[in-house]
Amino acid sequence: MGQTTVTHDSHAAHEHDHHEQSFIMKYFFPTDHKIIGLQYMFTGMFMAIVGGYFAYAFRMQLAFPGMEVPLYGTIGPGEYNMLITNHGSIMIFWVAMPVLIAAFGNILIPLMIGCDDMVFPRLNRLSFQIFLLSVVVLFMSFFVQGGGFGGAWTSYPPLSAVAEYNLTDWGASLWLIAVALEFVAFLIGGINFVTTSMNARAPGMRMTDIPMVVWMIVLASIMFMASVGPLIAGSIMLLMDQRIGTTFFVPSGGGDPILWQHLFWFFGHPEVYVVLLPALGIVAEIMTTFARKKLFGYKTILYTTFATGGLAFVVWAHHQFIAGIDPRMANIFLVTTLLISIPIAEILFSYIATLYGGSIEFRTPMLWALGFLITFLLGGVTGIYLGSSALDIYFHDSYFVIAHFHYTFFPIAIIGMFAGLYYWYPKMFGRMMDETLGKIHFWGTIIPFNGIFLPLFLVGMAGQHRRIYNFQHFPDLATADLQGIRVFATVSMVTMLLFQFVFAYNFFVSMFKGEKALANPWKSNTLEWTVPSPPPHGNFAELPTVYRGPYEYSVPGNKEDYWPQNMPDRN
Ligand code: HEM
Ligand SMILES: [Cu+2]
Repeated sequence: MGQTTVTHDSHAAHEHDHHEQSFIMKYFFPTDHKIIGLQYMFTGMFMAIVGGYFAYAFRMQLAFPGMEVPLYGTIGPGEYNMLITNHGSIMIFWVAMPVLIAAFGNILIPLMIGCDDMVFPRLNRLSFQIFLLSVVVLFMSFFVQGGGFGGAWTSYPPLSAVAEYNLTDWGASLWLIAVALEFVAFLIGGINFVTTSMNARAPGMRMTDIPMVVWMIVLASIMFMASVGPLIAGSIMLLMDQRIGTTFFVPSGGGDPILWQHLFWFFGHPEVYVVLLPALGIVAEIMTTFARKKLFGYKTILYTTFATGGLAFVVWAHHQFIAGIDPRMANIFLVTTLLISIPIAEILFSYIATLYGGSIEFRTPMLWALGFLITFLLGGVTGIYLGSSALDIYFHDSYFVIAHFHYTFFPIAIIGMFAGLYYWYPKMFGRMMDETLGKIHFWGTIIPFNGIFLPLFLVGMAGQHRRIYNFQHFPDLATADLQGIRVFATVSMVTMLLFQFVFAYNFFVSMFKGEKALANPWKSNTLEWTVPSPPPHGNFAELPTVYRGPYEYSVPGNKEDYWPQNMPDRN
């Protein structure tokens, strides 16, 4: 194969140690966890632009129905469905998962637990390659006859199973194959995260010395592995329905479409926690650093997360309250759903208690972390209404649901991503981002975000159904008041998008022009800050020894208000 020749040719040119690799090997066939992490990061960020662009297009259609959308064109009903379907799928499978789990997991885990790389580096590379393939297949699905799949990210049959219904024979199948490939990529990646964190920790690092973000990514990976199996089987069955005429999910052939709903949500609900946990972990690292406080209740948070993880597997049918399930079943799922809000609330209380009495420094990463807590709280609280089966009969599939889950997903995927990026940027790229631009970007995102989704609770309560491309077709919903709200939400959205250019500028320009970053610019305790920024290939010149937990800030008797995990003596 060409690879070997390349390595040999360029090998002679190297003056450095034999770790140095050719450009091609380093970036196209990497095994270094940091490079693979960055590949996941940049792919995820690129997909966020695509998913955001789709949201821009369909929000314009909702505010100004039938208008030619600038930089897009006119949107027909089928195309509207394609846009929302792929917006949702992309944001969850190709943004939240790659950025929060794969990018941060890859970049942070070996550095934070004090080892030189993942235990299975080639498996790691394979994971990204399959992920990239899934992106390619998804893009292919947009260009086949009939266009991209429009049957929603939940892909309910019989619509998704029968080409006469979804009007895009191959669009539906390629979408399904893309999602399945993405699952495979994350199963492979997850094996690495769990095994590395459990087996490759630095000497002295006990289970309870592991930084919270590492724990959270590990637990997320385990939850993903445990929930996705049935859905992979289900996807193959759905693919067979589409391609070879089986009728597993098609009632006209004796199949059961509700079965798919169960398989989907048995995965789909835990999936929410799969992306939530890493974001919670990122926030924990940032909060403790910028409040100079110990994480309040490390073990409580950990055990509570185990409880959440367990409960998350027995709430799925709250998505099916109106699907005709037995009301006695609905009651059980109502109870489990309300129960799961207890551990989640407990985690948030621990976070708030961490802030209490801290000497808080409002640096950019901290603003994002606090923004996460506040917005996610609103998402969580509104979920309690939806979990009550009686209320959900009215709210189901309304914009109240859309507002609710964007108040959870947006903080997770977007705020969590930015929090982590601003915080670890100096480590990843060796330079600082600009604080002022960072703060402008924060306020320019968080205020319009609320401007988009707070009003959507209102239109939802007024009865506005989701997945409708033109509300002029519904006289009750075509009132000037409701249309005014829709325009307000769309204008907020465009405002928010414009502020992302501030981020793009800051992100790319700081890479070359930013102030050079010290090894430990935020004076943090965890091991990634003990190596140079950016860390060299192999990470640690000498593998570290760990003496204490990650959150020893403001410890009485120390001269400094932080106490790195690898420091033998008092600081
Ligand atoms: C950039 C700002 C965003 C805006 C303005 C936005 C807006 C919307 C709207 C209005 C819908 C409903 C469309 C309809 O039903 O007709 C929707 C659907 C959805 N969005 Fe977003 N969204 C944004 C970001 C996100 C993020 C960050 C995520 C997840 C990480 C996400 C996940 C979803 C999902 C899963 C759906 C459901 C798609 C479906 O019905 O199949 N969105 N979005
Ligand atoms: Cu759920």
